[in-house]
Amino acid sequence: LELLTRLGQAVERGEFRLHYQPKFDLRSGRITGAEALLRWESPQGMVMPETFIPLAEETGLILSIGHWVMRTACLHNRAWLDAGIGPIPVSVNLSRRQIVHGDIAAGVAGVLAETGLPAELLELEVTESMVLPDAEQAAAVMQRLRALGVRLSMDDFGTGYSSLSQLKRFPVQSLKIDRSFLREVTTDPDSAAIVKAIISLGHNLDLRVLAEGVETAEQQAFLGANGCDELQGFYLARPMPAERFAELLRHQA
Ligand code: G
Ligand code: G
Ligand code: NA
Ligand code: MN
Repeated sequence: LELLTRLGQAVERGEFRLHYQPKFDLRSGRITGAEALLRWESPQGMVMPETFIPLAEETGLILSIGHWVMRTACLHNRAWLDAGIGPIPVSVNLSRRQIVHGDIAAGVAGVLAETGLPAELLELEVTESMVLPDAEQAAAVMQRLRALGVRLSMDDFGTGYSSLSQLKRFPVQSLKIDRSFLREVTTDPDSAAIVKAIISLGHNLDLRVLAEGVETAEQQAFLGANGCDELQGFYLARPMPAERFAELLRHQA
């Protein structure tokens, strides 16, 4: 079958899974949250998001897939709460279409009502490149999401040429430093300067700052020395199946 046809059937066939990658408080080392990452276990084998997310975005399938992701993440988190695990905020990646074409605020409100998950335990990640081309509309949608009580974060920060004034329009509570800056942070003075600048920019705007793509102890030490708040990356934990993440949380009493 053609990839697109199979993708269109993947939700109803139950072929999607969510994996979770923990986020850690830099100082205490405790888990502060997790990012839900979509995996497609197709009959032909595991397909990674780089392959099918762009296709889903082009065709509009991302609206139904994105809804599945949000609902499933809220159901998982609700089940963890009921099992005495957490409370822990879980974040979901939005795509541009969900903000520009979908009624994302209504979708989120519906899922929160259905699952009974406290709104502050759902976080939505947007990127600069997603919100900048439709800044006014995106800011309005984000205000509606904030009014529901969900958290918002700016993902891949530093890659989208936001100015300070543009960043201020978007009601986010945290910045995620793009992992491309982390890669050379201990070897390239320019990358180091950019990461330090993003950390102070975020703190001056009263935002929490998370570094993604942390792969080494040296990177973690640099981030600690420069006041970063949270860490996410393979050095600390890889994305893992929901059951394994729940176990990890359970053991963090
Ligand atoms: O999980 P992985 O690192 O392979 O993700 C690759 C890309 O796919 C990342 O840019 C990530 O943001 C994106 N992605 C993963 N899960 C989702 C999802 O549920 N929705 C959207 N829109 N993007 C996702
Ligand atoms: O675009 P976004 O920031 O949502 O991308 C998330 C993706 O980053 C996930 O697919 C995840 O697998 C990947 N990722 C998470 N930690 C690391 C890391 O330390 N190194 C690399 N190379 N990728 C990572
Ligand atoms: Na993300
Ligand atoms: Mn990112």
